[in-house]
Parts: sequence; C-alpha cells; structure tokens
Amino acid sequence: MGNMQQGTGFVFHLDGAETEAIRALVDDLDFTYGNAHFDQVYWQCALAAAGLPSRLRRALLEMKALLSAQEGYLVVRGLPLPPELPPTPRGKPEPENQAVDWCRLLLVTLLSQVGFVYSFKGKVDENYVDSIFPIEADGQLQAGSNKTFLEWHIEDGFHQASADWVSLLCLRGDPAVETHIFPASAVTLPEAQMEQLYQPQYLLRSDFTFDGANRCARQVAVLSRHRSPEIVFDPAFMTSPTPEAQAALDALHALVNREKRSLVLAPGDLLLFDNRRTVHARSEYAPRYDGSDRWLLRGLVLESKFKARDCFPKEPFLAY
Ligand SMILES: O=C(O)CCC(=O)C(=O)O
Ligand SMILES: [Fe+2]
Repeated sequence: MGNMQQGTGFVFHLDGAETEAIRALVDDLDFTYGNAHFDQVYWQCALAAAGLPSRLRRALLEMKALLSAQEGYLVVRGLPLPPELPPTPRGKPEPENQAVDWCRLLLVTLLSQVGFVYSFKGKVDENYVDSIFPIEADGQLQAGSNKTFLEWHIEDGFHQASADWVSLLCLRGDPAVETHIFPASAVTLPEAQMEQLYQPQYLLRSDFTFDGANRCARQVAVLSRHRSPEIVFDPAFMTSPTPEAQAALDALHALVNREKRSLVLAPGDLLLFDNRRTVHARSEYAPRYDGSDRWLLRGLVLESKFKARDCFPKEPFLAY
C-alpha cells in the first residue's frame, strides 16, 4: 500500500445511508446517458447534484477550492454501483450497457460539482466518460490499457486544453494493482535542477490516445513557480534539449518513484485528482482478459470550457 496516508483528510468515507441516498438519486434520473446529447446530460446531472449528501458536496467543493486535500487529490469510498455489471470489456468499442451508463450518470453528477466534463476531438476514444481496462494487444504500450508499469504522467499534457481535474471511478477492482500519485508541492530537488525544470524547454509529444492525424506536441516547463506549483511530467513522451535538462528530469523521476503515494482502488471508489498539481502512474500487473479484470471509468474535468472550446468533439458545444 505504499505510503497511503489514511486520516489526513483526503480519504472520504460515505456511510451506508449516504450510499443509498446517492443510489436513489441516480435511479430517479429520468434521462439516459449518451455522448450525442452529452450537453443535456451534463446540465441535468448538475441540477440533480443538489440532492447529493451535503457532506459529499462539501468534500468536492473543498477539494476544488484547495481548502482540503492539500496534496491535490481526494478519494471517495463507498459510492453505489449497480447490482450487476457486465463482464469487463476486452476491446474497444465496448458494448453499450445500461448498468455502465448508470455509473456514467453517477460520475457526471459528482463531477458537475467540480467543473465541466469534456472530451477532445481527435481522441481515439471520444467518449465523454471513457473506460479503462486492460487490452491484450496493448500489453507493452504506454497506455492505460497496458499491463506493464504505466509511467508517470499528467493527462494530455501535450495539449493546451489538458484537464484541470481527472476522475477515476472503479467499477471492478484488482487488489494487486496500485495507482500512484505525487504532488508537485512535494518536489524538492537541488536548486540547479529546479531551475532546469522551470524552463519551458521540454518537448512533450502526444500519446496513443490521440489518433495519428491529431498527434501534436508542445514545449513545456515541467514545474511552475506558483505558490501551489503546477507540473507537466510525462517522461515516456518527453525529450530534453540538453544533458542538464535530462539530468533534472531523471532526478525528478527518481524522486517520484521513491516517495510516491499509492492506493488500491476498490469498486465504488472515486479518485479525483488535480491534473495541474499532481502526476500519476499505475503499477505493473497481470490481467487475465477473461471478463473479470480491473475496470475504471474516467471523466476529464475543466474549470472553464472556454480555454478548450475549439477542442470538443461533437456538436453539443457549438454554442461556444
Ligand atoms: O489505472 C489507473 O489507475 C490509472 C490509469 C491512467 O492513469 C490512465 O489510463 O491514464
Ligand atoms: Fe492517467
């Protein structure tokens, strides 16, 4: 379990009554999930979110306001899941399923308290709430569907409209898999190396989640000098212009591997992290590809849609 810091304010346990109240709220939604009408889904979920247990709404807002979860992430445990989920998909596109769409509605309802749920045009999987599960053919790829160590990264760091927050809702767990997190605020390296990381000199290429025609790259600083520092780190897709720049990147890599926070996601757990202020990774593991593998839903969240209005995949956002 690495350095899981129970009790420091970022693990939030729902009690049984809260779990059932959330279940009833999602059961009562009288619309269906769908990517084609996602704008309506989002706003209706946002309205319904007024009925979430107030302790949970407060935890989400406090995380957003940087009033809690000082390390930039929050785990909510005990969310309701449908009584029966289909087998974990083995490839994309995954079969449509009502129980999974119920979970998507749950996730969008929670995320509506934090920001706007969005997706990118040009992604291989343009779903607003996408799915992460192991795919046999991707075993060695640096992608969430692999089985080797998923390297440290922020989500879509190569893109100017990368998410402000990222959420992972666990539908099916695997006790042998750890998700790792590291907050930018805990990066302390010798001054000369910090200076390297502050320079916008690292080239970051897009990963395999973008299709060929939409691959892009941008030059970034790894660290910002803000009081609550921001970070863009993705060593598998980053190149350095000089040996000094690379040495600083390697030192950071060693630091996050050494001092990482780790957690095992169980069904009904939501991990919500600040994608500007933390980096994350996932341990190597042994998927079985038999329908019983680990399965997460992922929602990307923006503080404002305006910075990304040219990047949305489909019609619903044309008003912007
Ligand atoms: O599986 C996890 O815990 C994290 C996955 C992830 O970070 C990703 O797919 O981008
Ligand atoms: Fe990720």
